[in-house]
Amino acid sequence: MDFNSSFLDGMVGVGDMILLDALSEDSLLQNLKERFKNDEIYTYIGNVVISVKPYKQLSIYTPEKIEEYRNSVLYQLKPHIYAVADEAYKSLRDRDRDQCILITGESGAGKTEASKLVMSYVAAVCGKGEEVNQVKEQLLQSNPVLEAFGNAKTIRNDNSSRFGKYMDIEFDFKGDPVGGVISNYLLEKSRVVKHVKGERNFHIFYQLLAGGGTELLGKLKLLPDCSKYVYLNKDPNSFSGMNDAENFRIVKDAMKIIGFQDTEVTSILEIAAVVLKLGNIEIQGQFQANGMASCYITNSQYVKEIGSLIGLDASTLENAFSVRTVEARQEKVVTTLNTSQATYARDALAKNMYDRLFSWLVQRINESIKVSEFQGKKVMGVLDIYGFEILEDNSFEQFIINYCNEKLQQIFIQMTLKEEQEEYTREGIEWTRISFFDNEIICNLIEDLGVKFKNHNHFKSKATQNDKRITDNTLSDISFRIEHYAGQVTYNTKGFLDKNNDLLFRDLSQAMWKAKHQLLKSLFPEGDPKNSSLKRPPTVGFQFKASVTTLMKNLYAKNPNYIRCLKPNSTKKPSLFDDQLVKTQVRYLGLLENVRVRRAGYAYRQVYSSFLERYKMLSRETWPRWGGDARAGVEALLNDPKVNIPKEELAYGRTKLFIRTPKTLFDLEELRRKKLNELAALIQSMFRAWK
Ligand code: AOV
Ligand code: MG
Repeated sequence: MDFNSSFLDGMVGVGDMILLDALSEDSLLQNLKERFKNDEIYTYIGNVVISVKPYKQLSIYTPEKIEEYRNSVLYQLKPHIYAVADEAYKSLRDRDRDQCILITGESGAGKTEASKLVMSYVAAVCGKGEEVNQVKEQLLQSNPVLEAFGNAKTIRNDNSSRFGKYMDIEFDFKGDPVGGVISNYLLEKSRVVKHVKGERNFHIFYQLLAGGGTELLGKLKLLPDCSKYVYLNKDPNSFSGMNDAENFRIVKDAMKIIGFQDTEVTSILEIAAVVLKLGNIEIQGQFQANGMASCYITNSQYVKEIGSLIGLDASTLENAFSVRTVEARQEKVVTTLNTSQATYARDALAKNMYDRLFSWLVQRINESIKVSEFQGKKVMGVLDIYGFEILEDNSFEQFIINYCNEKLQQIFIQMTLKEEQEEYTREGIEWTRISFFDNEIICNLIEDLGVKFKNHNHFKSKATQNDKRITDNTLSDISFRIEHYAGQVTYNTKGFLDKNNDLLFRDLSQAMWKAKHQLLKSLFPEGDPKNSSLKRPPTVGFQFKASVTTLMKNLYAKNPNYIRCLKPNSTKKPSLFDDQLVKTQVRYLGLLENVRVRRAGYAYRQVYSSFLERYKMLSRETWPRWGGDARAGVEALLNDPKVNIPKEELAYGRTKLFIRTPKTLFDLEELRRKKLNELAALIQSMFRAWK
């Protein structure tokens, strides 16, 4: 058999890296490059699909393509996300195995697009009918809504996810979707008040101003001009190609389909308007008669507008911006805020308001798509998080984002590499160990820091105790460095503590709770005097770690499917393959090790009984029925000279059969197809003779 020319897809390199003639980093890269230049953007490593983003539209996502993949098995057609989605879906439907789709890659590499391709594929191939179609529509329409509120234009990606998202799609025993649950992870809320030049705030603000129309904007007292709002970028170049007005319409339609009431939509947009107005509140310092610094608001117009939008007395609001009440031993102490404290308080309110609105939106969508517990539920989880980031100035947000990616890499290592090796050991199959970098030590360190971060010295002492990868004495006192799996990142600790503590002065939450605006009020439950004894919530790092731990547990319980996204260049050029850039990603994703493990091992494995069930018609020994033990049946079947599979292609484990290359599986499928056709013809002719 000649493996140099791939049976999978004509002649462009090899479709599965396992079949590479001589395996090395160079040959792997060369293969990706050759395929990329010929618009073959997907390549397998066994059941992992690598995607190299094309920076142009390819005609490989048509309904006809979906049909093709739906009617074939994995490895039969060219590598595609559809093939992986198909395998996951069929395995869920026919073999009752809950699935998860893990999509990784750096910022802008194509994760979110990949997650949508998976969702739309599954939606297209699963059951039909009015009720099912409605569920599908609701699930799909959650994307534009969450992207409007949770994505933003960054230097790396015009539609960058600024939150992590995990969505469980739930199916009934037939494999029809019945609903879902979305979990969101830490929105980058600092973006609400600040972003660097060339980037933007969250899409929704621009969409609202560009597409709201005179009537709505009039009601909200907003001007259709971004330059009027301090929180929005004034850089006109950052708007090109964004289609904000059109997207606003799409988002509104999506909300309707999901089941939002008109009044709810209005409430949401009112809160967005309040956030914009908060940014325009100007605060000036002054000295009181007693010499204490205090401050006042110079443009009370915005305070009034906010007050009337949320049903709150302007003076209550104004007061909440200028003082802070601290309770100590039953006693209330009121201090005046100076300009920087008041500005901090204003921004903290805007960030918290938006962040809580976002979480509320997710919960509201969940309400529409949730299903009550029932027997035999099957689940497919799709994980799409913010990609690994190395910026010029890395702060708490990057620390959190990169930690999340580090954990995902860990789960990839553990599940693919470790599990693979352990399975061979378990099954008693001969196997030579392959060493790979385990990032557990980094994960542990970050977790410890995220939870207990006190100050830089704390970090330094922790770091030296742990690993020299983590610190560097040449750095300034306010920074530290972590050698992440995907590269070295130097973090600036300025603002770390504040962001981790995420303090919102109680005067502000109490003022918000007094508002008549029901939705807004509900976002600030701690403002209710009845709740005044509530303990301060745990730090952001602590909460994030807890939610990532839950997520990891959830993922471990499912059968993983991987999509690993690569970025071919950083300049958004259609056919440019930047060798160095791709090499870095291939290295840190551990792709070469991944191929080695797969090659040293077996591409396909199946428990004996399932294998026998699928292929028993290939041999008279096992067809129509095999009376004995399943393993003996599989041996009898594969030893049949008619089947003719080379011995070195097979290994018999304790519970599973292992097949070395996909080609063999493909041959078996082909034999099966022929046999089924023969059988069908036979039955037909018998039927005709009988008539
Ligand atoms: P990301 O999710 O990995 O980045 P996206 O999925 O948002 O990246 O992809 C970025 C952009 O690349 C998209 O908006 C598309 O324009 C383009 N793109 C991605 N995949 C394809 C494809 N298969 N074909 C054509 N264009 C594509 V981030 O959320 O920033 O980590 O945090
Ligand atoms: Mg994304």
